[in-house]
Amino acid sequence: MYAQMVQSTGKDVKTTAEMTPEEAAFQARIDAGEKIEPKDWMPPAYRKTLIRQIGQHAHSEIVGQLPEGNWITRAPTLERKAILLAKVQDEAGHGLYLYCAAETLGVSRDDLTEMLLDGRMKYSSIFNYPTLNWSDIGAVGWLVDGAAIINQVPLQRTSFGPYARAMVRVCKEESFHARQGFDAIRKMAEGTPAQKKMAQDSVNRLWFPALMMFGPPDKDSVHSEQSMAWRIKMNTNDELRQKFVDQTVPQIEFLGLDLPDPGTKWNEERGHYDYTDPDWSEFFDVIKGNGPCNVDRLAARNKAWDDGKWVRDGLLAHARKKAAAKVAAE
Ligand code: FAQ
Repeated sequence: MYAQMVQSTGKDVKTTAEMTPEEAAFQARIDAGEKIEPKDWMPPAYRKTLIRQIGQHAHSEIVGQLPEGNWITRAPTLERKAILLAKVQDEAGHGLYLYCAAETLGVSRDDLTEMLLDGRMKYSSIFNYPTLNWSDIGAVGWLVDGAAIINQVPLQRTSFGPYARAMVRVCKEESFHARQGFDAIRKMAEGTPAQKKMAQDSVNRLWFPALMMFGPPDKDSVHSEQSMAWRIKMNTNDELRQKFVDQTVPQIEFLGLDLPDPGTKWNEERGHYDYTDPDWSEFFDVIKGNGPCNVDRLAARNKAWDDGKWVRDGLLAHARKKAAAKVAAE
């Protein structure tokens, strides 16, 4: 039913003159900074865009548990294990808030899950890269959660109420995630020469995939213009990517590691770091399903869904039995 919702809503943004009175009144509410709530009237394309973005965001949290969950049993100390376990559990919680926010728009969590499992909906490109060693887990917390924070802090002000409110708690938890990641990689960077080499290798491999998290360059972004007019997105992809580079380069230098991109250079005139763009053909290939781990990630989610069927069936049977007993007693 919602298959079309994952399709692009196109680049064209209507002018006020082209809007219906309902659409113009809706846009005026957005422009006045009002929050839109689930029962308010909204243009169908606004609803579609939100279901697509919130749904993909929820899927990213759930699929994003896989690369780190894989290291819980191999964390180097009990303390690191407890921290990683808490972080991975937090990501499940983020997925749940986001699925609930999407459900307020009239799509069921089961429908969203099916669209993830059969590949109709996307999740963040970053989770299609492998975590090869413990140092990668530090780099994921620091770089991936760090990028997620930069993307999500503005989303606390997004125009759809339930999404904005979910982001408040998510951002608090993401800050802890990024700090624990930085602490883990700092330990590696300050360790033996072999450990420092591992830290460098993690940063080298994950730097460009982290830059890709912010989406394609603005000129190729299908949804940005309309999403910004509706204040679903508060910034363009390139603006947030630049913010990430400016924030992270000094951190890499603080760790005593080499910058993974030789093209990184402070630009006095712009007041920002210049940097080399990621390989965008690789990005588009990954989001089409051809990244190093796409097949494994979807196989793991499908297996979890299939293995959990007996639990869902049992819960449903129990709920039906309770409902029938209630009717009989009335
Ligand atoms: N990966 O027109 P745009 C996390 C797609 S954080 C895959 O620019 P938009 C925390 C896009 O969907 C990660 N696909 O799109 C964590 C569209 O295709 P479609 C999740 C991507 O929506 C850490 C097409 O390209 N965060 O999980 C990506 O305006 C550690 C054209 O792109 C969010 O989802 C990508 N990176 O801007 C968890 C944040 N980028 O749908 C566990 C909310 C673009 O038409 C462990 N989302 N595409 O088929 C957003 O802010 C936006 O959706 C963007 C993309 C910025 C990601």
